[in-house]
Amino acid sequence: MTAPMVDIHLTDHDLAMALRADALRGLTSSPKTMPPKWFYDARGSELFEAITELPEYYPTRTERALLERVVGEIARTAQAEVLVELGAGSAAKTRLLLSALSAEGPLKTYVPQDVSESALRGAAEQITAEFPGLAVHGVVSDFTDTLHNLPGGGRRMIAFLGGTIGNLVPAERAEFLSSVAQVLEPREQLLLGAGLVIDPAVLVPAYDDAAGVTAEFNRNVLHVLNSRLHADFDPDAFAHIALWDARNEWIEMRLEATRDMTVTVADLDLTVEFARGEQMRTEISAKFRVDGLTAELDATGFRAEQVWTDPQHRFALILAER
Ligand code: AVJ
Repeated sequence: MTAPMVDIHLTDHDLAMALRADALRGLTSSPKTMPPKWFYDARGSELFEAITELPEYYPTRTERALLERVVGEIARTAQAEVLVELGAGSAAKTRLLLSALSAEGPLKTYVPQDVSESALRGAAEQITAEFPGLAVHGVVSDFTDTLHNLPGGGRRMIAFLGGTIGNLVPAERAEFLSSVAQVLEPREQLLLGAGLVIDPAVLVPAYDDAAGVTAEFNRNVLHVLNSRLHADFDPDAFAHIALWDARNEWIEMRLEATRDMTVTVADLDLTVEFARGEQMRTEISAKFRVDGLTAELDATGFRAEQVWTDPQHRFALILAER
């Protein structure tokens, strides 16, 4: 079997520079922050896969069941020749889309994009083996700034599933959606998966599971700083926090220092003090109302064509046309 083509628009060097910049900014600001994309080294990607199988973490299975129900309809409407999947990760939901798009229409090419080269190569190889007629062209990049590098070659549908749109604050979201609209031709489409605002009693445990997998995923950003920037964080000295911010309607993950600490980040020549009880923000995961999200799409150059939700109204799939 020939290996699928993978374009690297984000080299190890680019990644190293971006991590340095994000770490320097985030660790010297007040309050401290780190962007969520740094969770996903090989270990972090595996931890995320484990999260998707937790009983408390409903988004993945809810979106999957919803997609199973409506994928035929999506494929008939989309008639895509190229499926671009942003943040493809292990591409677990992709099979559904690929089967439907090839059964219902003219699909020729699958373009999985991810920041994690290891996850992407694995996914691209599996999909190549399972869909022999399909051209698979992987792209390693940061979804927020390399959209122009996505290959074309036919009518495209860009799928952005899993609720990852929720990692962006509203201003970033508007910028991201506008840039997606700009790279698309008229009648090309965006398939967006987004978590909805639900009862915090269901929402919060999804980000604070009993087995502690999400806690370990959260602390993985410290492992990444240790291994990539030669920092000396003691991850065990940080407690996992997940809270629902009702005003912003997002889940916020933080790491709380359980004692006073002085941390050295050798590659940045930086020393950082943590006071006991100090919290560093590591992720926001915004949840949406259908009306709000379709309005955001309309305001950024899309026309929201169709919206599907699961019976419990926990997750939405939106098909929007440029
Ligand atoms: C991959 C961004 C969709 O926000 O639910 C899971 C990441 N963080 N548990 C999410 C995540 C904590 C996930 N996304």
